[in-house]
Amino acid sequence: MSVTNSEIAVMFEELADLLEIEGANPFRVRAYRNAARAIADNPKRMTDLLAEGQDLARLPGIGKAIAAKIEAIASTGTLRQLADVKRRIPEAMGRLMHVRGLGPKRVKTLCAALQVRSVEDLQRALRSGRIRELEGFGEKTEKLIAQGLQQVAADERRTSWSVARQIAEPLVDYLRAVEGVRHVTVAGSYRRHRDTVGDLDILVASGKGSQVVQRFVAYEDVVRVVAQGRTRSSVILRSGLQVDLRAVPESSYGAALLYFTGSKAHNIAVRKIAVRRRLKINEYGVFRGDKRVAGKTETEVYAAIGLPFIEPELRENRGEIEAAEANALPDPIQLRHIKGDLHCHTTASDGMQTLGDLAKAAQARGYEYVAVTDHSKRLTVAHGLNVRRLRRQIAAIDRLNEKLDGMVVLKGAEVDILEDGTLDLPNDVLAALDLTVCAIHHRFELSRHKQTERVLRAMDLPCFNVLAHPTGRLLGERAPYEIDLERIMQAARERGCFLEVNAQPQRLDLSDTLCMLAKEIGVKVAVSTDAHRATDLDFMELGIHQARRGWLERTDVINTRSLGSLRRLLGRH
Ligand code: DGT
Ligand code: CA
Ligand code: CA
Repeated sequence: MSVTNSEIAVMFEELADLLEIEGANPFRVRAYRNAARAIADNPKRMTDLLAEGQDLARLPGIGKAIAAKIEAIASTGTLRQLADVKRRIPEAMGRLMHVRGLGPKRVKTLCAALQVRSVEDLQRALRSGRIRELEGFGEKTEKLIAQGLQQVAADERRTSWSVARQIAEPLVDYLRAVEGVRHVTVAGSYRRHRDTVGDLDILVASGKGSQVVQRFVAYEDVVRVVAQGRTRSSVILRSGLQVDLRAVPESSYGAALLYFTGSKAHNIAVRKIAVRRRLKINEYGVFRGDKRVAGKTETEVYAAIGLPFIEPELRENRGEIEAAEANALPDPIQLRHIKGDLHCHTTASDGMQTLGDLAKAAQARGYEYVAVTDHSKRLTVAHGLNVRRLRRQIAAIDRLNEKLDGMVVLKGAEVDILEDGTLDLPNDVLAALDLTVCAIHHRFELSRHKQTERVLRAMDLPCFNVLAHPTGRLLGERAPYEIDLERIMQAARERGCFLEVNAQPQRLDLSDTLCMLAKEIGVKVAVSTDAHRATDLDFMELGIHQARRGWLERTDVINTRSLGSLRRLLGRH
């Protein structure tokens, strides 16, 4: 058994958290965080690369020192530096600092003043009312902490979709190789492309269900068999993720797929339609009396109850059944509609790719354009650009564009929205850019009213194009900040601004339901990867998943436009 990438990444993430609370050098903390991301995102297992004798230090985002630490983890299963810092600071503190309203400094205060050492201690301190009495805390912070704690508890039981994919794909390959297996599909929330999954639900078509079950429980990553029957089983994998497996004959595969894809709410609505037509529907098929009238494919099953095929991403009972009945289903955007990426970093700020690498990677995937949007100066830990350095980058992009054939690098910046609603760089330099993505990176704790006004004021500036990661949420880590997105979306539409669907796996921000709100209000979005290395351009798929779940179509997304049409949309100034 070998350590997975996500397990290694978690160790570096924890190390970064605890060091940050200790007040360690922010650049060092950042290096560990970058390494954690680079490892988690790498499609190949670190342990496999080591076994092949590869030098990990050559991977982007990983230097010599970190490569040595990964090697140590691979051989011992532990990271000494992490064990050391845990002797100085209790482990739970790392989790606490991600609770909204806390952060490293406040966690340190809680430790020192109230001897808070764990989430349970924090809950006790909240109940005792002592937190609001602490210097610089107050009742409002206390409320935020209480809400944040609930969020942490709820999130901790779920796994992000992209981590789930790393776990699901090798298991699916393994099951496909079992004798007699015809199809294998990961159904459930995974197939509906929810941003996180509670567990995996795997459906197998095979005439020999018991053989499939036997092979399934023998999979090397299984640590516990929760249930085992003739055609079904549930296990826990080493990652802690539960997997439910069902084997069905091919003749029922479509009906079973529909049932186990869910959502539960969608299934219930589908069943109502069937009942109305005097049919019975279950995981074995659609029946009129005792006669099975459909079951082999989903399309056939939907058709039997008078509905067109409904894309899995839409199956949340959020109006898709009514739309299907009225023949008014959306035609959700697809990855192949995307003509470019509008949010990317290079080595000029905190990216791992040079300008040239980024252009090459974007060209390799057939993009018509790619925007360079390095950070602005306030974000010093990300080595943000000041006016002088941004001007230099603009000149470098002009030179690069002269050499490029068939693709254009757009000049952009990810500009901090300051607390007073001004932007972190002056208008004259921003006016020289093709676009800006504007973002909140500090003062997350402002009141809903102040946060909203802050963004509205920034949007009044003629150089504001796209509001990046509009809620600031980090899945399982940081709740969205308080902000009135409905007002912001309306204002954006009126001003010709756009909102981003940030496709980073831990952001997915806008979320699916906020994409729906954007559609309802009529503001367009940019689906962007926020790439820090060339392989991050692959995150586009994750952003598209959420856009599809939010019913967005090709015309709702600005980076499906050709360059000329995009430029017209961005030309506010
Ligand atoms: P998750 O795992 O929390 O991310 O969400 P799901 O949707 O994967 O839910 P899960 O794993 O509990 O069940 C998988 C599918 O099985 C679910 O999407 C629909 C179906 N299902 C489960 N329980 C019920 C039920 O009580 N009634 C109906 N109609 N379908 C159900
Ligand atoms: Ca599930
Ligand atoms: Ca399940």
